[in-house]
Amino acid sequence: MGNPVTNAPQHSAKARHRGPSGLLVALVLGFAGGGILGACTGTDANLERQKLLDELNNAGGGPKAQCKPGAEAPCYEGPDGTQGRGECKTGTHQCNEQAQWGSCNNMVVPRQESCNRKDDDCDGIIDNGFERDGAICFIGTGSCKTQGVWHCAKDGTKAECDAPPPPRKPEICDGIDNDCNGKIDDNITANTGQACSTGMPGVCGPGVMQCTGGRVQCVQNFQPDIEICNQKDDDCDGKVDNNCLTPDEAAKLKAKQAQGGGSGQGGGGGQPLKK
Ligand SMILES: [Ca+2]
Ligand SMILES: [Ca+2]
Ligand SMILES: [Ca+2]
Ligand SMILES: [Ca+2]
Repeated sequence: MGNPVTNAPQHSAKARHRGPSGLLVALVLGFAGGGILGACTGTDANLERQKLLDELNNAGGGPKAQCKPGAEAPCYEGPDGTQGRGECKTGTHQCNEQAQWGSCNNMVVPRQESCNRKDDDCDGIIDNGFERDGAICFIGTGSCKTQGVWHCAKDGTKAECDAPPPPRKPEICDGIDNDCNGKIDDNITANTGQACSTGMPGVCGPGVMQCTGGRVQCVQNFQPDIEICNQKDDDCDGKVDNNCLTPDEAAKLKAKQAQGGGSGQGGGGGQPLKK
């Protein structure tokens, strides 16, 4: 704001003659005099100072006196409740010759929380919003899980888990994700693909060697289904065409079962048709 004194050299008394009022000059000179004399001893001097302050404050216009020139005091401009908390620190300001407090020096107010083991935002919690530095962390799951510790990244923007990468082994058929690609027993080729027999009757007999359930075994090509009159044992009960239906009848029955919620015989191709 337009205080003409602002640009004047700090210790030039002459410049102050251009000031807003002779009162201010008198006040400042009065304080300066008191300082030089090392006053505070004379009650009269104190009274005089107070009188000047009062007059200045009552005069209006110019800035109100805030302090005794040369005085030093603690200061803090951060939000309530943050002073002295975490990294936030009280600063000091000095009263200038215009009886105004100068800027607050060496004060630390809340800053954005960084991952640095410090309470930067002065809310009482260190590194809130980040994983706690030193806490145990894990990467991966199951056999691919490794353990480490959270550390703050050098730039403070995040916490990083230092768990080592999982041990990657060739995938084998064992129900475990050996190569740690997130898929169990994928791309198993050893001892698989050959035609085989499940030992079950009817269409459930023929199969192919596959890795399933953690082991390579003969997996049947067809699940038991509705017995159709086709000279095959579709429901795998060891009897060919027993109580069989025509393909049309079987289709209608399946549709009806599907509408009924898919449960029951033949719906999912899972259960033999009992008679
Ligand atoms: Ca904090
Ligand atoms: Ca922090
Ligand atoms: Ca495996
Ligand atoms: Ca049958």
